[in-house]
Amino acid sequence: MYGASVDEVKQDGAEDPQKLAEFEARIARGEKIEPGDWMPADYRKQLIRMISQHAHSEIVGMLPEGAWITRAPSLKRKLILLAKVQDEAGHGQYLYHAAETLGISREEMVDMLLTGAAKYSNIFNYPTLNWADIGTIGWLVDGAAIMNQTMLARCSYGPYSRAMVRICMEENFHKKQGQEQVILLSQGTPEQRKMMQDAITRWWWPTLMMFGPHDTDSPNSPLLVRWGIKTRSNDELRQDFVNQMAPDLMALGLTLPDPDLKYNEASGNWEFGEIDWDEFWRVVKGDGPLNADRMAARRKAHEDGQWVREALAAYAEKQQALN
Ligand code: FAQ
Repeated sequence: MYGASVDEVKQDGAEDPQKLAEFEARIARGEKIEPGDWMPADYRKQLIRMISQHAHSEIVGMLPEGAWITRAPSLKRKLILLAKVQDEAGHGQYLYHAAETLGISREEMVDMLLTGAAKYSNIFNYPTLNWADIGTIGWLVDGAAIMNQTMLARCSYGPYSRAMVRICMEENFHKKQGQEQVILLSQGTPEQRKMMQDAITRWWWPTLMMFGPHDTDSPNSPLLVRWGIKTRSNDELRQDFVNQMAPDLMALGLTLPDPDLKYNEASGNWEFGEIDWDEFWRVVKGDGPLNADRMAARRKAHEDGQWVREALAAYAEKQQALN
């Protein structure tokens, strides 16, 4: 599934019980696993899958917000948005590098995205229809990403964990600027409040889907948990997110599109309704509102960048010849 480079590392000897026991003991002691260390083939494979899909999400994630750079309502907002979109590109770069440490090339990963063999987050297949969507992405989408990535900053693989620490710092700025915009618009003119409500209504459920399927329907979780990649489950993180966001959004007079949402005094949790899992899987499998557009945009960007890759390769060749 991940190309030749991963097949090559299959001789890692996942079946060697002693090596596996030593590896698991290191994880139990809280040690980080580093690129040159022995690791089971499935650990490597899972990390490549997850980190590369995470990198693709950052890169595709530039598109919904990028569409608003020319339409930002003021110079200040344009600068903030430009910086945010550039940050997402940087996150994609760190993450591709982190995945490369596991023996897969950038070309293989990009190829998997462009041929549809690799996934990216469901959320970026929804359209950004009005300016309030930008604040909503900042507060809700970055907020959900941070919830998940704070956990990943403690994961057992050193390069991923360190990338997450830096990425979370930047995502926190993204979240705060989004929160500020949502607060402003929800206290603005009747038209601004309407626009804000419309954005929250459309983004609420897709954001909850970002955490992935229920724990009972999550085939990758058992291995990820066993090897300290995930330390909290999809459902636990989703619940934390609802607990954090629901009261804050409602305090602004916004209505969440879930008639089942209610606070449970006994558990201290906000109970919420069932996610439309048919919609989730449709979007994940490529049939969401904008999957085709997102892929067309990425393919065009890749083709337009061909001359840059050729120029870099020619320069590297020339430098090598000079040395
Ligand atoms: N979208 O067995 P599980 C961001 C797939 S970054 C699409 O539970 P796992 C920054 C999953 O891949 C957001 N597919 O999977 C930003 C698997 O299929 P596979 C991205 C999904 O890995 C903000 C299948 O379903 N963050 O937003 C999704 O244990 C603003 C079964 O699922 C990361 O990638 C989904 N939401 O848990 C940028 C963080 N959920 O691969 C711009 C790293 C599940 O076996 C603007 N990743 N699937 O064919 C993770 O933490 C995990 O991979 C999960 C899924 C939690 C996403």
